[in-house]
Amino acid sequence: MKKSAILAAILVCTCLGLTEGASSQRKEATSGLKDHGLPKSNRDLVLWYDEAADQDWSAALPIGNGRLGGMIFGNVVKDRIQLNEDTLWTGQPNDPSRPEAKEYLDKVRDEIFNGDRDTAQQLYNDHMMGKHSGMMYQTVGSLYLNFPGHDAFTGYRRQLDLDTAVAKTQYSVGGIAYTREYFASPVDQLIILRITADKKGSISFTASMDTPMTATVTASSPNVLTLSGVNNAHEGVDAGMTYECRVKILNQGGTVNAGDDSITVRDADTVTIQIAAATSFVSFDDISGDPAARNDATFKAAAPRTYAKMLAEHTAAHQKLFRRVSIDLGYTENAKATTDLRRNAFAAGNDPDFAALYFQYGRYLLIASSRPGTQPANLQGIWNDQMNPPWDSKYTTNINYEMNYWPAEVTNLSELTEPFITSTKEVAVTGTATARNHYDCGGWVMHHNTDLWRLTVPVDAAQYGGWPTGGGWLILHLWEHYLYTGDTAYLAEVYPVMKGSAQFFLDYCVEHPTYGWLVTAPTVSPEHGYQDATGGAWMTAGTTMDSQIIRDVWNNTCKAAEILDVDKPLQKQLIASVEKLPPMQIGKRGQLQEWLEDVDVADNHRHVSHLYGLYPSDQITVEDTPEFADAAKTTLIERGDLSTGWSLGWKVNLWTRLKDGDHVYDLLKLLLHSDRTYPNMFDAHPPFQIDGNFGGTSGIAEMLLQSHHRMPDTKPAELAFVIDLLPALPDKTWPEGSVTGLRARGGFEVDIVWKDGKLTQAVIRSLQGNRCQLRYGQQTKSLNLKKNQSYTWQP
Ligand code: FUC
Repeated sequence: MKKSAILAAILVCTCLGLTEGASSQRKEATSGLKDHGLPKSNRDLVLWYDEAADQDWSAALPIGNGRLGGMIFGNVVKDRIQLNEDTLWTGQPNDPSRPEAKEYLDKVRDEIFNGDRDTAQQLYNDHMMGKHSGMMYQTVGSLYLNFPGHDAFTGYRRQLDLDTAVAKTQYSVGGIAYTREYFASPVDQLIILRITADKKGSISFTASMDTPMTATVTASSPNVLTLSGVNNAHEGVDAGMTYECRVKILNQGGTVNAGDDSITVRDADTVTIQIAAATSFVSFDDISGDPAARNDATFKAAAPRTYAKMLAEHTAAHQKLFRRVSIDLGYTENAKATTDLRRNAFAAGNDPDFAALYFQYGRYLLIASSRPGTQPANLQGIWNDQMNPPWDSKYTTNINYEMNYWPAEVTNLSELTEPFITSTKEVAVTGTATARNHYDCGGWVMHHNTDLWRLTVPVDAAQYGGWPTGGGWLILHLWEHYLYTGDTAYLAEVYPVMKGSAQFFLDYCVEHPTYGWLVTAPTVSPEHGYQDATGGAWMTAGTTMDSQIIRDVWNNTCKAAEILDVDKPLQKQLIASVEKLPPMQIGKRGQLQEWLEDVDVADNHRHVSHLYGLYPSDQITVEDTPEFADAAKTTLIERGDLSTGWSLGWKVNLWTRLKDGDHVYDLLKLLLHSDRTYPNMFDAHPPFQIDGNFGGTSGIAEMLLQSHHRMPDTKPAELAFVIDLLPALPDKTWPEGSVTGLRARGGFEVDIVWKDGKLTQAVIRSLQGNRCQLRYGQQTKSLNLKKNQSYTWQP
């Protein structure tokens, strides 16, 4: 029996109509989905390989607990675990804002409005850029394990099990089977490695460490290796942090002995290795922590705990999040191949299960790189082996950083947004100084990059960094978290941050001398420009994306104020200001205009910034604004499909909003291909950038469920949404399948089953007691469920 059929059977038994007890039903539905009726080896959520990663970092397998990251190479003779700690960045707390910048603002504006954008951009570059371009995320180093005499091995397999969050390497030498298990525990705050063999006394190896950082490695006791170092200065910001990584080797049987900077284990039965790492980072404005004391405390807490207990609690902590969603897109024989081979087979053949694996891998990566209390996932999540990583492995806020969090709410990982929310509160602090120094504006501003120290100034060059709207995009995430959770205490907590951003744009926007609209100036449409009579500078006024973002900031801040019953005069001001923003416009080729004037050319630029209104925003929908949806489609067709990993990830989501499942599937074929997906399934910009993984994951969710469209008769601040089922299903390619546990705005959990390309059944559990309307194609069903009530729909 196929797993979807089993789910259908279970759901039918729960009787149609309203049912209480959402959580027990969830368990049943989930366990029903888990049983495919296939041999177990075929249905595990596992990345697996018959070769080691060797020297290829992008073939190594990532583990992480949000703070500590490990890349597991699985090499038999010389295994490598490359290590990261999410606060090990260059520099120290600093304010790179330039107080004299504001003196040039009027002049730059005048040049833009007079049509001399080249001069405006030059002035901005010369006088208004931040003092440096942000700090870099770096690496702790690597742990190496050398196993002499293991060259002639057989039966090699390495894997990463997404369901348990445990990586494993297995092989045999001389008739003895060896297993290494690796995981990063959020409970014990350790990376843990266990080496076993099926014959006693067979484990012998030497452990050593290496790092490109400024650090020393010593064997600080017979079974402890300690790497201690300092972070690096960068672009004029001094180093200021110390860090320590400590590796403890616990053997059962055999001996353990220390050299100067290595430890040798001989003839052990079993070995457990525990790895702790910490820096002196406390917060973006405090680096007074003591890494050695932190590691002492970590090991002290771990000392009485057994490996079995650590493993069990790690797995439970992971599964509490991971198992909320299960997905079945269909299964074919192609799914039996190793993970690296499946990448190409996906485009060429039929392996829908690989898309399911990609989806769940995205959820795994978010759990591993962003947990409450950690830093948010950066351009590489938390995994980086380089001293000078691409784009500093910072946070790029003109698409990439936000994309990392697109799957969080819809794939039922809402609490993992905490680092994003906290860091937004923090950039609102540093961004207040930047708003005042650079533009003499109230509120707070952030441009196109941020870093550990909550950088908010314009960086790199005016044509990239001269974009004052990055902070506004973050506000959408704060608001969406409320739409999914309905948590008004949370809303009250983030409201000052929303209001601060709204205030900045009220102060920054000016009336356009020609059109009379309220516009941003200076600004850019992220990383893109146009030629006009005066040249090809990118700096301009009132880009479409800016107006869309600010429309959301002002509207959503106004709704938040209404819900919280505060700031009545501000509410009025925001409503009036929204009316003055430039409308979206359709250009001469039927495209959505990227700029105020119809100057777009049909190029294939990777950024599709003006389509923010279609996704992630809800300003363009096929139902309410079909003419803009058509214009967005024309733009997408002009831009073409193939691009960088994240650009493909964005287009996946955009085409789901246009409800074209077949086109979405074509995009997935490009994204999941070896050109855009490394052997370890990390997204390839190229180079590695994790946003494409997260964009692809949210896109697959949006194929199956969307909830951005508001019910027709709602008040502005009411949480009442249309839950659109299978809005962009490639019905011929994925004719049969199911998904459980997706989340919808307004507080719902949704399970969906389909067969012959058609919805057969959906179960909707209300978590907050809001109204909603179910929609499948042209059919609708309005519901008024109480909290914890469920409804089963068979349209
Ligand atoms: C923006 C993009 C690049 C890259 C970088 C991190 O600059 O245009 O493609 O993703 O961010």
